Amino acid sequence: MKKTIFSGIQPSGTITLGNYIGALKQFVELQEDYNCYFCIVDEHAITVQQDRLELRKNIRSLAALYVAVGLDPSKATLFIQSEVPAHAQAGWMLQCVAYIGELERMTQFKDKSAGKEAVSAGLLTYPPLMAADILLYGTDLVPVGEDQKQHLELTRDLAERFNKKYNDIFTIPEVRIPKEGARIMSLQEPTKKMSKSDPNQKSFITLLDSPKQIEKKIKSAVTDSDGVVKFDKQNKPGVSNLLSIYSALEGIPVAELEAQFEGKGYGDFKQAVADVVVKHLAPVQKRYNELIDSEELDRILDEGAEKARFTASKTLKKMENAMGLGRKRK
Ligand code: ATP
Ligand code: LTN
Repeated sequence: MKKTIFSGIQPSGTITLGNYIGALKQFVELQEDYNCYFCIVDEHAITVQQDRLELRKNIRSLAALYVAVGLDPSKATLFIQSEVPAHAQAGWMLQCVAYIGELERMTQFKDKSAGKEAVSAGLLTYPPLMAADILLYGTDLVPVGEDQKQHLELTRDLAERFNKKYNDIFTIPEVRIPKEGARIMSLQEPTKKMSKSDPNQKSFITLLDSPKQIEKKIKSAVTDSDGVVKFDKQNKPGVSNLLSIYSALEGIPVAELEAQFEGKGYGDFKQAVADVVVKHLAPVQKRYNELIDSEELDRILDEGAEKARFTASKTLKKMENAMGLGRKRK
């Protein structure tokens, strides 16, 4: 039997080149060999305040991008988290298994709450919901970018704790992080990860940016003054980031790119990176425009939600029985 994959992306803005290289690109490769669930995790997005119309737009847009980058609904189940109530239900049960101390240690929580006066409780209890997403489907493998590694470790801990305390029902999932491009950095502050919710628009490239915008953003990417195209994360984080982007998109090893750009200036190099990004995004944007207002997209999401509900409700019942909630059901 095929192994199962689950992953999710938050509809908290238009997804970036970082999300594409770190997550989506792997999804497309993996759908051939695994039983895949790819989710639009809108319940995670509301851990910080969202404008309701903007959120609606971002959910649909992310769904269209899933399909536009090459996810095939006949191979992978594509769905919206809030349309499968088992996620919130199982998330609550796993909150009761998680300890406050371990949630407070999550770096994403620390980063997102730092310096804020009002921090939602959801921001703290987000990892048990993520664990629920994953565990409901008997997931074997979770493809994510490097920043999610800690959440995956917690998911494994929660699953093991539940199995031990209640009943042995969960598969313990493994994480899968890409070799190249697991952490694409901000174009403006290359020591920080590229993030779709960064207030500085110049720091990220979205999958829907126009060729002109892409060129402009890459040309104004922060580099250094020594003018040599070489990978050195410590001393040349900006140039290294652009090399990682090029390498991940084209599948060319960084060492080969260094040789190719030997003796060339940053101007030529940045132009080449921009050309590669534009080339990769053009077909995605074309397909996106066909899908975004189509009934086809609604059909894909309806069918995805139905399939997901079927599988998730079976695990939810097992969880309720294991914990003794409600009346015993088969
Ligand atoms: P937000 O800014 O709203 O926190 P985000 O851009 O960090 O969002 P997520 O929705 O949290 O994106 O992440 C979706 C997927 O993309 C995850 O698998 C995550 O690991 C991956 N990812 C996010 N940012 C990067 C990045 N800069 N490089 C590589 N992968 C990334
Ligand atoms: N926490 C992730 C998004 C996410 C996810 C998941 C990823 C929610 N549920 C399940 C993989 C599996 C993030 O912030 N990138």
